[in-house]
Amino acid sequence: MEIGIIGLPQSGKSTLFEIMTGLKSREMHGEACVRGFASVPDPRFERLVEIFDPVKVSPARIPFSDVTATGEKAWNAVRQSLSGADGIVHIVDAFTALDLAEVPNRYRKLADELILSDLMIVENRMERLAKTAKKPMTPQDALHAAVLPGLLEQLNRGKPLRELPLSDEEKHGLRSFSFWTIRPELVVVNTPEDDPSIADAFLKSLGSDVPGIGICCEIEAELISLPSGERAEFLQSLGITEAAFGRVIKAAFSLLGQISYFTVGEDEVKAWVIPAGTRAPRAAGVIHNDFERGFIKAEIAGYDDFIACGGSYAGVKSQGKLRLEGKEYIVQDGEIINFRFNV
Ligand SMILES: Nc1nc2c(ncn2[C@@H]2O[C@H](COP(=O)(O)OP(=O)(O)OP(=O)(O)O)[C@@H](O)[C@H]2O)c(=O)[nH]1
Ligand SMILES: [Mg+2]
Repeated sequence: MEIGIIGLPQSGKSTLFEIMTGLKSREMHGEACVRGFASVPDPRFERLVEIFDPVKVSPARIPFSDVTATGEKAWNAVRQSLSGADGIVHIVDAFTALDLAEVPNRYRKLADELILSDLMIVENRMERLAKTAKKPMTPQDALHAAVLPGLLEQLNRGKPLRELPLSDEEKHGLRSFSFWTIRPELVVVNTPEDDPSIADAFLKSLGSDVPGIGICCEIEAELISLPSGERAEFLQSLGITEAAFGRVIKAAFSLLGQISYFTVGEDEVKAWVIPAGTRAPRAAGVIHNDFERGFIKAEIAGYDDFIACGGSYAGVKSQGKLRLEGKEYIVQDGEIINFRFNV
């Protein structure tokens, strides 16, 4: 799992990456791409940490990639480094925009480049398929021959592939192309210090089904450079209630269809990351292979029940709120789980 940060030159990619991961990618010379983890903010997790006061605190984390190559090499480096990214954060520079109308143009400039890049891949593949049309087709060829004309039409209309209703099988068959526009995208508008409202106006124009967030990277970079005790005051002085970079991380996490469940105890409180729709044994396997192999049952409490019953297994158990679930159970976001296994 990985999220690539893309954007026009000097749009604030590295600044955003640094705020989210705490790494200084701009100082890591000689690496074309820097990868770093960001902790996913979650008030439920914070509450559990408060209750258990554990030795080890392990929040959910997701990896972001920042391509640091610039100039002529940049596009190749982006292609190579981000070909495996599952999702994209597309940052748009609104902080140097003199006119609101410039912001959509800047967004479209890169969006169109990505569409064009996909279009070339589709055309190449269709040409090759046409040349070998008389030979017997592999199942993969047949899938491509059936699906690609629809993709071509979509791209020719200037639309991203992610908007097409493709089946899981079709998506799987298209994986090897590493299309840009098939991957989910989060739009991040890097706003000027004095006018955060630019983001809202632009994001509204993209439509409600395009996830987007406004953030002023400059302010947030300043914020995280402060000792944590002084941050609240700094935010207050700017009339802001909470930092936005946490929302970017959270939105990127949801964008990839990920959820987390918790394991709790005095030794460690940990958020485990799984794709939504994961069955209990697979979810257990994220902790250890043995948990999946020897899965017996999962003792599960919903987060709200857990808190309402005093924040302990004994509490939920005594109130009849601890469920015992089997192999077919699909783990839900925020559940507190203890796996029973035997190997
Ligand atoms: N005023 C202002 N400046 C910003 C903001 N975000 C980034 N910058 C500045 O803009 C410049 C470019 O930021 P970077 O984060 O390096 O942008 P980038 O997209 O990584 O740039 P390249 O990797 O060179 O394409 C830096 O000088 C930042 O300090 C912002 O919100 N407001
Ligand atoms: Mg950069």
